[in-house]
Amino acid sequence: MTRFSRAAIALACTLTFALPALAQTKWNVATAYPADNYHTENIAQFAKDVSAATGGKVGMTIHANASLFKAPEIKRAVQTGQAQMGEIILSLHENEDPIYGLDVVPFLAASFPEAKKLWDVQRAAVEKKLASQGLVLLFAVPWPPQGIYTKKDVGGVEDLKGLKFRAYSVGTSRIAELVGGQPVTVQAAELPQALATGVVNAVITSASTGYDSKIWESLTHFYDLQAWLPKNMIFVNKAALDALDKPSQDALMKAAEEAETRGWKLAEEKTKWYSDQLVSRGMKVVPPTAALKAGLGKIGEQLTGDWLKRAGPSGQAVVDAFRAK
Ligand code: PCA
Repeated sequence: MTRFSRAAIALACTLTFALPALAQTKWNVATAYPADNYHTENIAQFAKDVSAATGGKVGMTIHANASLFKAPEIKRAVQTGQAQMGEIILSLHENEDPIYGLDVVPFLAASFPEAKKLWDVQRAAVEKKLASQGLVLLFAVPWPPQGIYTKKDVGGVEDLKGLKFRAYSVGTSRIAELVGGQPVTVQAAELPQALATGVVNAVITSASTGYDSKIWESLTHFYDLQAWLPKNMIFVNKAALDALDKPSQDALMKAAEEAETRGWKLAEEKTKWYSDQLVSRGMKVVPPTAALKAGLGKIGEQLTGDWLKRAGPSGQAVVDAFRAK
């Protein structure tokens, strides 16, 4: 053997032994909202932070706007390991457990500080439920306060009768029903098309998703009800997390904590910006009339009662803890 080939073999051996240390984990992250929405940008920053903190050992590919799985399929896909990580709005899964629907109960927690208080008491129950489904919660981030878009003046709930109401969850469909509308469940990625084809002519969502959907092309008014602040949760398949070494797991959980803090700040900061964008596109962005507010307030009370009945004593305990805070 020449000296050169001996050196080459030695080098090959070194590389082989060095390989485990360089081993790369690449996770697919299924998300449901546009790449330039702050939720997705926050997840992208999280991915960068994790990569930096693990010396490039843990990488993530983010699939935005429901491009890998449709919104209602994301959670199941991560449970079954078809994707390692995912993001979805909690309330989409209220049918599995009422705890996922607590943040769409109208007027229960209707500002950023209240929403944060609610999350603080809701979190442990969400973590527990996810754990029973083979998932680990990483972080949760709210949407801006929810309102209603229409193509006409709305003085009171009676003016909402008969509208084809876009909803995004069981809870929001129920609201549409109670105001006398026809609920149509459409996820954000399909909302622009539903608006363009007239499948819906009223929409429950935030200024953020209104902006993302160019809602001014179809509708004219945004009633800024500030009725509730739903959250997106970001979770990981437990087996995928367990497969990482301990320092990587710790780095990931630390980055998740930072992502949650950053996300809440971003959501609050961007709320006014989104609303300004709607106004600058000619939309009428207005607070609800007293009559509309009172009518929806009554519906809110009914829905709070319904939620408590469904959720039983453990749900009551969470709401009591929230009210005592
Ligand atoms: N945007 C998402 C959920 C709530 C929101 O503000 C949507 O409309 O689907």
